[in-house]
Amino acid sequence: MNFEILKTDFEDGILTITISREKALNALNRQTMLELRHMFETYAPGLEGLNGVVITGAGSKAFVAGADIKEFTSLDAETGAALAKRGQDIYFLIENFSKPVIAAVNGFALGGGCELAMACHMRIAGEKARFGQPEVNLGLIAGYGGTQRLTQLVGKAKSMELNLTGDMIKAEEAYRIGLVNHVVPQGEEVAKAKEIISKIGKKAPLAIAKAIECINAHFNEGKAAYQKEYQNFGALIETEDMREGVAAFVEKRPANFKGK
Ligand code: DAK
Repeated sequence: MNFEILKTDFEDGILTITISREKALNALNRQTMLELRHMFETYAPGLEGLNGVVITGAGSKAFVAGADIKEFTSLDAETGAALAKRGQDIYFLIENFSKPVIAAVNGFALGGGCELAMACHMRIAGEKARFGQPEVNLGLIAGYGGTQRLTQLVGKAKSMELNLTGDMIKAEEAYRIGLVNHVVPQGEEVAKAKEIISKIGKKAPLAIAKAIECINAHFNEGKAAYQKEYQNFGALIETEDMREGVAAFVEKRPANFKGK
């Protein structure tokens, strides 16, 4: 598949994906969603030496201003539900990706855009970033996981407030309530995301993948996730990287992890 809307750059083990529909504030139309699926199902998993992924929006105004509202007409209940499920499945690919995926939020992250940022493992906001779930203004609710992930990230009270009022919040408020990991000067979001991925890239890749799996399991499997944690812990104990990590500590040298 050729990417028309997603622009990619792969450097130093970091894949940077820029959603490029600047004139529509990077709104997610069908083509963008197809490309996102291909990106996380096929393209990114096939990249040799990948340490992590950064997702950002083109231009200085928007990360993603939502699903493309102009495509909403002529949907019935069945196709609407099917399209929402398709979007959710794409976001699950991102959430369950075995390498860290970080949203570099450079502007408006609304509706499906806020949901995309929340499907990523972390969020870095520029000072001008704005977050919101304004679907109620359109007679809708969030359809790509926004009622669930916002609740997971910021708790029930704030999730209720944001999902029911459709209010937009500023980057500092998003940081205060735990929606974003860091707020940085405008334009430095991608650099900060890359800095974090570079740090993670020095750790044992199998351990990183298992940690992501266990943290996600908390929300999907409840208490059974503890079982996943001790099983994954056991699996990691037998890896070459674990032996290397321990040996490096004892020998007072940096570890050289191989993902084995
Ligand atoms: N979709 C399509 N075009 C959009 C857009 C969007 N979400 N957001 C902005 N644009 C377009 C505008 O129409 C305008 O295009 P032209 O008129 O120049 O052709 C251009 O981007 C620039 O926007 P503005 O002129 O409005 O720029 P402003 O600075 O004045 O305002 C804004 C920026 C972000 C406050 C404003 O654009 C805005 O309120 N945008 C809409 C935000 C929003 O409500 N987003 C949608 C959230 S609901 C579903 C699954 C999921 C969803 C829905 C259905 N199914 C499976 C059926 C999810 C829905 C959502 O995401």
